[in-house]
Amino acid sequence: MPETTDTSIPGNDNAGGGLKKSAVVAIIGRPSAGKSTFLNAACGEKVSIVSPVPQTTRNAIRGIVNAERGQLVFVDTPGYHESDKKLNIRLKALARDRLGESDLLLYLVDSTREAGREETLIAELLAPHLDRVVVAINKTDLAEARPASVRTFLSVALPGLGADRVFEISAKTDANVDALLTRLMDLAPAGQAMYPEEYYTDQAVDFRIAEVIREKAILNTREEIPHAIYVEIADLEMKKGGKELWARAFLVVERESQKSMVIGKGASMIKKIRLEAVRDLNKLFDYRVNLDLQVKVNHNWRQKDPLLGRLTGR
Ligand SMILES: Nc1nc2c(ncn2[C@@H]2O[C@H](COP(=O)(O)OP(=O)(O)OP(=O)(O)O)[C@@H](O)[C@H]2O)c(=O)[nH]1
Ligand SMILES: [Mg+2]
Repeated sequence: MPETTDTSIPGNDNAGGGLKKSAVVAIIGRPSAGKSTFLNAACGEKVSIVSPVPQTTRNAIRGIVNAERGQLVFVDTPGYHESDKKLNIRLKALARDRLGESDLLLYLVDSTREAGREETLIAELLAPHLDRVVVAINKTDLAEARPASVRTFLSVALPGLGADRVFEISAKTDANVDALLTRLMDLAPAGQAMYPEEYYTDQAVDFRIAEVIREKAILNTREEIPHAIYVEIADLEMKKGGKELWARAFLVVERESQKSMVIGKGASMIKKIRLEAVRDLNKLFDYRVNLDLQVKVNHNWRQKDPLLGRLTGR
C-alpha cells in the first residue's frame, strides 16, 4: 500500500481508508519558550492560551494539523520547570508522561535566553529518544535572539542530532513553521488519522471557555495572582436553538486580598476580564457566548491534591 495517496477526497474518508501518515507530537520546552504560541500557529487557530507569565499551560492540550499527507496531533505540555511546589511537580510529571506516549518530540528552545540548568535537564530527558527529536529554535524574530548559541548548546547537550532536525522559527510570525511541519510529516509513521479531518482540537467547550477566561485574568493581573487563579464553569446552557450559549463561571483565587484585586475598583477589573473573554469566545465559536463571571476564594487551593489532579488532568 502506498505511504501517501494524492486523493483530495473531502471529509474524513482517510480514517478508514488507505494508510496516510499519523503521529502524536509532544511539544516540550521551558516555561515561556513559546510552546502554546507554536501550537496555535501550527493549527491556525487559538487552541492553547498564551501569556508572558511562565507556566501558563496546565494541561496536555491537543491541537490537530490535517494535511494531504496525513495528520499530526500536537500535545502542548506545561513548561518544564525545576521547583518543589506541588502544582509544579504535577506539571513536570505531565510533561514527562508525554515522552513515552508520543511518536515524535518537538523540543522548543527560546533563543533569547541563556540555556542554563533547566535547559540542560530537558536535553537530558530527551537524549535517550534522539531518533524521535526535532528541535525548533524559537523567537528568532527578536533582535536579542541568539540561534547560534542555541546550536552550540545542542551540539554539546544532544550530540548526534542531525542538522536536518533543527529549525530556526518564529512561532509568533509563523516564519519557517511550514518547513518544520513538513519535516515532522516526513518523520511521522504511516497510520490512520486519530481524529476526523475537520477537528483542530479535542477540548471540550467548558474547558476552552475556562481557559480563555484564565488567559484574560492572567493578562490583566500581576505578581502572584496569575498563578493563584483557576476557573470553574458552574453552568452552561445552549439557548435559541443553538445560537446562544449562556455560561456561568467563577474565577477562583487563593485569598480574600486577591479577590478584591481581581474584582478591582467599582468591579472594573472583573468587567474588563469578562469583556475580553467574551470577545475571544465569540471568535472561537459560531454561536454567541454570554458570560456571567464572578470571583470566589478557595483558600490555598494549590495545596489540595484532588483539585490539582482535576485541574491538570493527571
Ligand atoms: N517575539 C516572539 N515572542 C514569542 C514567540 N513565541 C512565543 N512568544 C511569546 O512568549 C510568551 C510565552 O509564550 P507561550 O506560548 O505562552 O509559551 P509556553 O511555552 O506555552 O509557556 P508555558 O505554558 O508557560 O510553559 C508570550 O508572550 C508569547 O507571545 C516568538 O516566536 N516570537
Ligand atoms: Mg503554554
